[in-house]
Amino acid sequence: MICSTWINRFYSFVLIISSTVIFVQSDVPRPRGVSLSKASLYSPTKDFTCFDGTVTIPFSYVNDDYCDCFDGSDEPGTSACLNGVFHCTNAGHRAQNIPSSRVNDGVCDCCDGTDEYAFPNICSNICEELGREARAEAQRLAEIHKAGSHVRLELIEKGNKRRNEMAEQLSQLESDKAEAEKIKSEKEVLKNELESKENEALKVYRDAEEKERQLKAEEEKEKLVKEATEHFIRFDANSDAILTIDEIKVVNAFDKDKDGQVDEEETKYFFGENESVDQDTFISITWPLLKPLLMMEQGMFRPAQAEGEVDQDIEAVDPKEDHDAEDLGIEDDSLDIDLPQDDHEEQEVEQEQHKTYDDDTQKLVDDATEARRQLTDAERTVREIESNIRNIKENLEKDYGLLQEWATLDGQCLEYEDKEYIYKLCLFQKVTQKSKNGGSEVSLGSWGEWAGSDNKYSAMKYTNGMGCWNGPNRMTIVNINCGLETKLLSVTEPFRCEYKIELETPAACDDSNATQNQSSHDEL
Ligand code: MAN
Repeated sequence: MICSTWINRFYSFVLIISSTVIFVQSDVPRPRGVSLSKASLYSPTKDFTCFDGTVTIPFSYVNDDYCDCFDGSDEPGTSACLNGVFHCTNAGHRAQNIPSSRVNDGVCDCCDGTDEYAFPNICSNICEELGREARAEAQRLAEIHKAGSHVRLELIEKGNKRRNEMAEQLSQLESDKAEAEKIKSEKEVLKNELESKENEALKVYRDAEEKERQLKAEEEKEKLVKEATEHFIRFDANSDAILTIDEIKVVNAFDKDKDGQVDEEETKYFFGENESVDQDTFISITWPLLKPLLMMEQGMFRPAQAEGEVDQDIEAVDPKEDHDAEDLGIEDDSLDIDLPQDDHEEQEVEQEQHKTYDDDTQKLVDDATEARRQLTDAERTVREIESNIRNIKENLEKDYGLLQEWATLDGQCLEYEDKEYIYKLCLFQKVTQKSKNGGSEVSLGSWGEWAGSDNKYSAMKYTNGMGCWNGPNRMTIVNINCGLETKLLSVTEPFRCEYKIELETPAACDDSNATQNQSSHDEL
């Protein structure tokens, strides 16, 4: 908080006089909490200007435990500014910047203990010891890096070899494709030629069949008219060639819902808006509606229904009770309807499939069949080649690192088990999770992209996995570090359905990374 009250400032000055004293460290005098690199910004001979340039204050206000600068830069050595930064030199180990709110809070944050200067006895300087451990760890990592980078070189070599092989395969496949397409066109020409001869020969048979079919249809029609006429005559009680509503009311066949009477709705159904129908209208409109009902009554025809579904209406009809027949005084079989015979129909289909032709026609059919088969084969060959080309192109377009170091790892699957699940990462392909209690594999994502922030090759993203119940699709981030072997170190789920995998591999033992890592130890 910025406070310019002089009285307050005075009290504060008295209380924390020790923190304002400029002390000497590494031979460069600078206020407490200031790093070597920023020392020149704090000159005791000049007024101090806040880093954000908004305020200039007498140098004596620096570290006076009053926050004068909005950016907290005037209080690097006290906890007066909420956004201040305290720098510990940590000689012997890594220098560190901590939020200045932690200064003199009774907790040792800096290994040299300088953040707790108000309590000289609570922190001891453990920087030498930590530095030693850190250097040993750095050394260990450097050795892993060195050994790993040799393996990486091999991966690079293999990756490039694989890439070259694929490029060669691709050009071979392109020429195979051209050849296969040529064969396909030849087969197509041959097929068309033989098919037109076949069609010509079969036309004779088809025409004859068509004629037969027409004859049959006419016969059927005649039969239907005969059948309808017979029924019309039977229902037309007064034989005046007109069927009236009164006449059909006494015929149970028209009792569609089988409730014992032919009501208005039913007469409307069979007669439309008419009060009566003549024979022609009966044949064309009434009979097609009535016939299926009569067939159903006789158990010859059942309407389409779902499997297992019981048709209550039909079941309710007692097949022994033929009301129409009784009412009309006719024998049961007098209402018999000529139904299509299933067996007969099947027989016809059979004959259709195994037609016999004369020898010449049969030869033409066989030749055309063979030509069709050859064309199908040729088309399949082209499709297979195209699919191989697509796969190779997809691989060639994949980003396997700047030097192809990841190329041979494509498809390599690695597993990790925790208490509950077995996780599998197939590099550049997919991530899955399988419960140890059984059940099927759950997709945690398919290869998406490189996703590291500074170095994009330091993380991978697998996306679009199985939908999370009431949430997004599962996805996985794979963090990559240098290691002598390619293996998974851990799998966690930091957020529901978002997984994090730690992967170690020599492919990541890049010398340029090693240099980067070293530079962050400069202040050791
Ligand atoms: C499964 C697993 C878990 C996940 C839950 C979400 O149990 O895939 O990892 O958190 O589903 O419902």
